[in-house]
Amino acid sequence: MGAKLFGFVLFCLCVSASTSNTIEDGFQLTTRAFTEYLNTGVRPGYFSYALSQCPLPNILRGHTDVKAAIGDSQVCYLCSQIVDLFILKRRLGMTDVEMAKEASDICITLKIENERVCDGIINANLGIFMYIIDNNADLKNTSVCGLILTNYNCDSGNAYEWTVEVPSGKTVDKVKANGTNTFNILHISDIHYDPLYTPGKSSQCGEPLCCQDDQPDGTDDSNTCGYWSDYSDADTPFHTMQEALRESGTHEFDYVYYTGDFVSHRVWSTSVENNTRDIIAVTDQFKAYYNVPVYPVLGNHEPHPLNVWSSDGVDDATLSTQWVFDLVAEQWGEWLTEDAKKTLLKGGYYTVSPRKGFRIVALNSNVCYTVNWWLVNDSEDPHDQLAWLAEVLLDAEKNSESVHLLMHIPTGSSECLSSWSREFRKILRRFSNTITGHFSGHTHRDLLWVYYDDDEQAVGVSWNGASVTPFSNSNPSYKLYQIDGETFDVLDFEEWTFNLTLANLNPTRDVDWYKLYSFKEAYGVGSMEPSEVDKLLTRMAEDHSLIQKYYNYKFRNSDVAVKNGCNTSCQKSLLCDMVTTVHGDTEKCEELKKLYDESTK
Ligand SMILES: *[C@@H]1O[C@H](CO)[C@@H](O)[C@H](O)[C@H]1NC(C)=O
Ligand SMILES: *[C@@H]1O[C@H](CO)[C@@H](O)[C@H](O)[C@H]1NC(C)=O
Ligand SMILES: *[C@@H]1O[C@H](CO)[C@@H](O)[C@H](O)[C@H]1NC(C)=O
Ligand SMILES: *[C@@H]1O[C@H](CO)[C@@H](O)[C@H](O)[C@H]1NC(C)=O
Ligand SMILES: *[C@@H]1O[C@H](CO)[C@@H](O)[C@H](O)[C@H]1NC(C)=O
Ligand SMILES: CC(=O)N[C@H]1CO[C@H](CO)[C@@H](O)[C@@H]1O
Ligand SMILES: [Zn+2]
Ligand SMILES: [Zn+2]
Repeated sequence: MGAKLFGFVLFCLCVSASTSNTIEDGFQLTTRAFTEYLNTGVRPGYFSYALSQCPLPNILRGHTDVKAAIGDSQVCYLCSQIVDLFILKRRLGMTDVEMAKEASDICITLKIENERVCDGIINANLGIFMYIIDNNADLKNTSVCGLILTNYNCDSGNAYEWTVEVPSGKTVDKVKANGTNTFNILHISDIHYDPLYTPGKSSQCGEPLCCQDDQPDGTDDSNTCGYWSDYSDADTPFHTMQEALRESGTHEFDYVYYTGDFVSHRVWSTSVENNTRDIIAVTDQFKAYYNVPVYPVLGNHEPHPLNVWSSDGVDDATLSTQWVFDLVAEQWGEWLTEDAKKTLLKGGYYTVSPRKGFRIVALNSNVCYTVNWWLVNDSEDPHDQLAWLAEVLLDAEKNSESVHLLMHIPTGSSECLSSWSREFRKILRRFSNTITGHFSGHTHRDLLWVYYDDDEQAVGVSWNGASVTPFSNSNPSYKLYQIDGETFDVLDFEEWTFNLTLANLNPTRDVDWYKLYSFKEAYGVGSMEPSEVDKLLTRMAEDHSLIQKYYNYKFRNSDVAVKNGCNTSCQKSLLCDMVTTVHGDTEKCEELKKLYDESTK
């Protein structure tokens, strides 16, 4: 009764508070509703109303206006309440089914997603949450919020602090590439093969992935999924995957790098069976179209549910993700050695040396993803991967080998655990001249990162492979690198793409692939050395037409991106992202922003 009255008063306050502050009001009301629920164990009468007014979906999707309107500490506080509520309810004996119902109600009322998406994601993840609550007697809300809301700087109570041993000594002297015996490597990434892709469906479906066979039809050209795929949230149909592999296969190259994400974004209805089927389908197409070795890495979409990689020692068969490692060790077997299969089975990473003096190290960087809930259970160098990386690089250094690193999730964003990024960068700095190539995926964008050492010298460049999937707003693409045959340095690359709008207009005509650009020519650099790329970033900060060019290439000149354009704040964040390789380390970013502001070109 009292609660209802309280709710009514708040309701009136909220409505009369005018439109200027509704984001904040809805948020405050939700916080109050959870406080009351947590304190009394009963949902107050205005609970649903409060949650329906809450901008949490926008917060979760990183909308900057919401981040500005609501302080970080308030977001962290709401998170801690929700987490405490679930821990408390579980400790009081709530069953899995009841917990799922509770989570589903909150997810739907908060409008995080619709009912079937909320339920699908909750049902897939519930077992892990319950395992973690049940097996960690002193689980704290800070461990959860400090991890998943890294972006809001929530206090993690030092739950994620650890280091790995980095071998002493200095990197070897750099051998200058002179361009002898060059060869090519094809870099293809993020296919996200979608067996349910259906042309003619609505591209404005309101779910995380559109153009699905069980979604409504489009009503006109502007919202109808095209034949080859769509700029909206859509993935890659089988025939588009085949077209990309066929066409990329017409170039000459000695190896293929695939930097992860085989499975589609239908995140609410994954299963071990279907993921297995789709990973095999894509791998089979690699075997059909490429007659050279393919070196794949795992993406965050491969496990079921997506993103999660169970801690070592989790033997519950319904929760363990060991099946992913078992599957790819078998599927990728023909490209790997027995030793490579052993580490692949242990943690999803491996190394091979395809020719004398040259080594490829494929990592499973997905374990750093901050929505990998298992980090709450154990975050310290999962599967001992970084310790292994340091050892492999030390051996390579001793044997005068050059190394290419492959990984799905790049370091630097708030989505990759800071400890993992920082320790990875320490290793990278120590072996900077042994590592002559560094390639990543996951972003679906044509991007690069420059790694710096302590005294601000550029020591490495990571090249992102962009994506075959347009998800979202991009033209499908791949890259072809030219590699020095003695030092294995990257000498240049070309990026190839096609205009998705045009291709969809004439689905019966051949797809018109074209070379979008080659790096050295487009940016006028003398080489791809870290020091040269560093100088390029300075030029980009001074000459804004260069950063505009980088923006267009980022989306491979897609119509949507070109139309939206990139304003001042967009250009500055592009510059910053390129030099941020550990979340929160913004020194170089600030320097570039200052330079940008001082120039007017
Ligand atoms: C969250 O955890 C912190 C630290 O353990 C604790 O002080 C606080 O009471 C907890 N609950 C909320 C809602 O903040
Ligand atoms: C290039 O450098 C290698 C040593 O790294 C050397 O053996 C070779 O002769 C050089 N080639 C040219 C054309 O200078
Ligand atoms: C697996 O795929 C089949 C066929 O595409 C589909 O009917 C089924 O619903 C999928 N399973 C799940 C759990 O989504
Ligand atoms: C892509 O094709 C469409 C349709 O022909 C055209 O309007 C558009 O300008 C093209 N985009 C680019 C970047 O060339
Ligand atoms: C720049 O563009 C972004 C996204 O398109 C928009 O949210 C922002 O308000 C724009 N900023 C300025 C200063 O125009
Ligand atoms: C910190 C912690 O509780 N880690 C646990 C994670 O899960 C494994 C496997 O069940 C346990 O052995 C750890 O104790
Ligand atoms: Zn992806
Ligand atoms: Zn990914």
